[in-house]
Amino acid sequence: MSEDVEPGIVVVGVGGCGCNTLNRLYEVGVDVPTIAVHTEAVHLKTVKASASILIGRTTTEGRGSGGNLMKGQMAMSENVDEVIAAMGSPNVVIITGGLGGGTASGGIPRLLEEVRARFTDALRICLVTIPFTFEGVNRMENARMGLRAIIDRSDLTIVNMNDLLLKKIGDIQVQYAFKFMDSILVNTLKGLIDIITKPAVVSISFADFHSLVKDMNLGMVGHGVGRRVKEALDNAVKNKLIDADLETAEGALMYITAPPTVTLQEASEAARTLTEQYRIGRVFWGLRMEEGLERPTVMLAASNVTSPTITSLIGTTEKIF
Ligand SMILES: Nc1nc2c(ncn2[C@@H]2O[C@H](COP(=O)(O)OP(=O)(O)OP(=O)(O)O)[C@@H](O)[C@H]2O)c(=O)[nH]1
Ligand SMILES: [Mg+2]
Repeated sequence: MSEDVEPGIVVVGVGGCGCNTLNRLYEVGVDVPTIAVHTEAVHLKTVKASASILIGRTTTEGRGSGGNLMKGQMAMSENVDEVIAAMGSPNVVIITGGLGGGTASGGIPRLLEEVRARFTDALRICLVTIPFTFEGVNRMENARMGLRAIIDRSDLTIVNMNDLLLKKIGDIQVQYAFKFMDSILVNTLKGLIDIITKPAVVSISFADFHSLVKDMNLGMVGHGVGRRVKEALDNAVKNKLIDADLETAEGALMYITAPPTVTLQEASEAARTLTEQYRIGRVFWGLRMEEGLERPTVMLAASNVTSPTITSLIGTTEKIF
């Protein structure tokens, strides 16, 4: 990719949760192509995306995979060429979905294989959720198998755990918990897209971004708002939805969106805590000013973190093959 060409990003939402996330992304408004991929025809019709692709017409007859991971995988195989064709020629492929059902847990790994084969140089980033424990052992088993295969086939896999969300916000109705998670997923997608596409006072170059994501394994993201940048960063660390200590990260990226009154010193001092307090080897930070914003916000992303829960779920978060 030559220096002065903007990297091409495409966002793919797979399955029910992935498609709902694309709808939310549409409401927020982003300027990148989105592709909705689902086995459920009725649901897919409600999704606002640049392209919508029903997968597995033979395998699932447009009715969903019914929590069957093998069906999800076969459905993706049936139409994977269509999905790939809709992507154009991307430099970054972001795939999102909720693990636990069959479509995303079985379909995303299959899609990743194809993306890896067709777009060898493109970054593969996955953003997935782990189901609530109360959803049952079958869903957790699908999530376990899906996550294992996804980590192996993607560059960076950012994981949010539904259980931790409930722990943080307390006992609320499941539908609201999902909505809450939806907004976190959308903020993360929007943040990643902004970092790559929007001009900033202090920008994170694509080369920096690439080095933080390429060939990594487990990733985490947190969002925070505060009176000062440092407070926003502290809140971002607190708000992560994975039981991973930031100290275990190999690299981190802090993306600040702030009112024009913010100073470079304030921003750089906050970034320094990542190196000094959390002892992270590679840290990149970016700063974008936004008129009308009242308080600074921070998106913190870290790569190669260690999570006891995820490790006990899938064995190792290193790539197995
Ligand atoms: N945040 C959020 N999570 C959801 C939503 N819908 C489902 N989930 C979560 O995602 C997991 C997978 O559900 P679906 O997305 O429906 O699964 P699927 O990939 O469509 O697979 P099948 O329905 O089995 O074909 C569930 O176990 C929930 O934990 C949603 O709208 N928002
Ligand atoms: Mg579904």
